[in-house]
Amino acid sequence: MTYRLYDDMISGNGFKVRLLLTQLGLPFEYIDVDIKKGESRTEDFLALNPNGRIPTLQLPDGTCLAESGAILYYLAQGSALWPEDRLEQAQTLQWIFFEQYSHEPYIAVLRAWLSEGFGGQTPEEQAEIPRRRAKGYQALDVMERHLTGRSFFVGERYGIADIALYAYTHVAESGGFDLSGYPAITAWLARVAAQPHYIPITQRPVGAAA
Ligand SMILES: N[C@@H](CCC(=O)N[C@@H](CS)C(=O)NCC(=O)O)C(=O)O
Repeated sequence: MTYRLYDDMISGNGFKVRLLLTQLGLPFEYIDVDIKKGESRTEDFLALNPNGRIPTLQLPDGTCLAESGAILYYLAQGSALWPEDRLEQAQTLQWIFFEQYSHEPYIAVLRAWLSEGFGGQTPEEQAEIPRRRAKGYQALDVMERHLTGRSFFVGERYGIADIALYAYTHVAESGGFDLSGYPAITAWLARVAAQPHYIPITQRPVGAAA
């Protein structure tokens, strides 16, 4: 058995894993889980990930791993996309945790609500939009400040911190965010997209079985 990725093509969290598997040249089976139809909440899926979410990666020995940041960490070990230096390792985790707490809940969620037809319809969600918009811009401000004068997030080398933050930043405009005032982020997005074996978020990974 090879790696098996449970994912939905609309997911930026899934894109992080698709992109890394592809860039590392690791063969994997791609399993579509239609989250809009609730397929990540079935009893069969909950047996794989009790949290009922994609991406979920099944390892060759059958063990399942959830949470995009944890999956990136697991897969990148021993590759050029995971730093050897202890401080740079911690800095990589710092940015992965930042993405999950201060970025994804705002930028990814507004994209899902405004462009992907996934949530966002209830009065409570509608009332939440301005707050999430402000918090999303705060996250972009943090990134812009850090990237000014730097090429990548950690150690001046492309790594999994970049993948974690790229996934939803490069589609932030579909969540209603204007990136025109963020020149350092814009230049970094282009550097990430120019990395070897890059795939767009809309592209089914080549070599992954359907
Ligand atoms: N913190 C998780 C978030 C995973 C997540 O929210 N996945 C969404 C798609 S992006 C999902 O599976 N939603 C379906 C559901 O909640 O039923 C990660 O980084 O992997």
